[in-house]
Amino acid sequence: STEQAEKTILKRSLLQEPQLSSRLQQRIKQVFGEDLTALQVVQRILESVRKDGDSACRHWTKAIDGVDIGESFQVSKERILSCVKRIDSQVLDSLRVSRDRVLQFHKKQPITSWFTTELGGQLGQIIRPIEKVGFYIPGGSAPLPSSVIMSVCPAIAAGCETLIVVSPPDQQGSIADVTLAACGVLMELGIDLRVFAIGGAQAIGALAYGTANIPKVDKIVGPGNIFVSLAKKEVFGIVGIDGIYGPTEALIIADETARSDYIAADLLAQAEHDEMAIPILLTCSKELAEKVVESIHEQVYNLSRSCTALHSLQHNGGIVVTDSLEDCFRLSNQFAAEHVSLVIKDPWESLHHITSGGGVFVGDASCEVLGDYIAGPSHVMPTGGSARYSSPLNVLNFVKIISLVGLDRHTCMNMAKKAAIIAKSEGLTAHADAANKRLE
Ligand code: HSO
Ligand code: ZN
Repeated sequence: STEQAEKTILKRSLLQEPQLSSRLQQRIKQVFGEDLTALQVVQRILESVRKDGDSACRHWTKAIDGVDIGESFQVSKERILSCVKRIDSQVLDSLRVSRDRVLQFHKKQPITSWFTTELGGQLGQIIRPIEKVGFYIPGGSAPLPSSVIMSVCPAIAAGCETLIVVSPPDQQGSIADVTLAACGVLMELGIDLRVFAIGGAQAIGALAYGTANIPKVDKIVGPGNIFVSLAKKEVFGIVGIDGIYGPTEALIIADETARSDYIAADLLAQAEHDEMAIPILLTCSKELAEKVVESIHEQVYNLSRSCTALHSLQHNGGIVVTDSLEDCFRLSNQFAAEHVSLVIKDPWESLHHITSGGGVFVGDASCEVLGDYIAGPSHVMPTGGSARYSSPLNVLNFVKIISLVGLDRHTCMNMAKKAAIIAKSEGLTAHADAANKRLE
């Protein structure tokens, strides 16, 4: 019901650090010899990477993932190019189309320097790209070539010079061919992109502090597991970060005009990501809700990850039948989901009701899965309710605004006295003197 849904949403915004599974707790005890919280684990790893650089990266990757990453865990250009050559030609073609569309979308984003003479002289803002950026590409449960494209393209559009991709190594100490092919497809643009097979908190530490192998970056972006997220929080200040990401969320607002098999498919698509994924349908049509449940049962058992999808649908997602579409919009805005889909009659007319959400997908031709892979905007979007105050990954994440002050002499003389007065009111006499000197 609407009331139950409201209570659940309220609780979610009060959630603290998530509980680690008992399997993970056991693993932590094995590796560290004592019970530690996820944050303590991350702090230990970061401290050791800060002190010992690459050897700490090797140590933790061996201890935690059981993988030997060798001396240099940089993936060679030859290996990346060979993945581009070897990969299925349809996959390669689709990745290139995705790259081009995502780049084109972000190049449209209006972020410009501007100047005004209205305040006396030249004032304004100048835009400069962030020089070095690190991208965390998760690799745990599935290779994610799409995340390479979706994370790096906005930075290319912004003009960032040095792009460092890190991704957890597989058992051979390398990265999945298809993920490397996506890196190769970006390198075809002639950019400086380097790839390192390292994941977890140690990868975040390496990017933040720099090691002999891995250059220190100015900002780290991209989603990751709980350890990666906590590590990003810890190194914030030493480097910039884009945000903290949790499990994916798909919230669909649908009415009686929606096709139940489409809705079911779209919920299942995001449900298969992760047991913790949050697939939600808000609808004022009980009939549609029932048909969607039926359709989910028809579809789910054919999926390769049916267990994961069922778990997330049963435990974290759900269907809310409301009295009105207005209730759907209100709940959706309170929830502030990563993805909000409008599958209703005249969706464009209702767009103004949506006040929070990472991305809004209008009508059933704009299904989220197209957004995941190829539509244009980055699929890295705010989760966990953070869409109330933050935005999807975009060009602004990769530039800095520098304020420009170029006063003319006349304005300087006119304003110095007032500046000195404010300075005196603050008791800062050196400030007052520096302003008054201009009047002499
Ligand atoms: N839905 C995910 C992105 C993704 N889907 C990658 C498939 N691959 C979070 O937006
Ligand atoms: Zn997805």
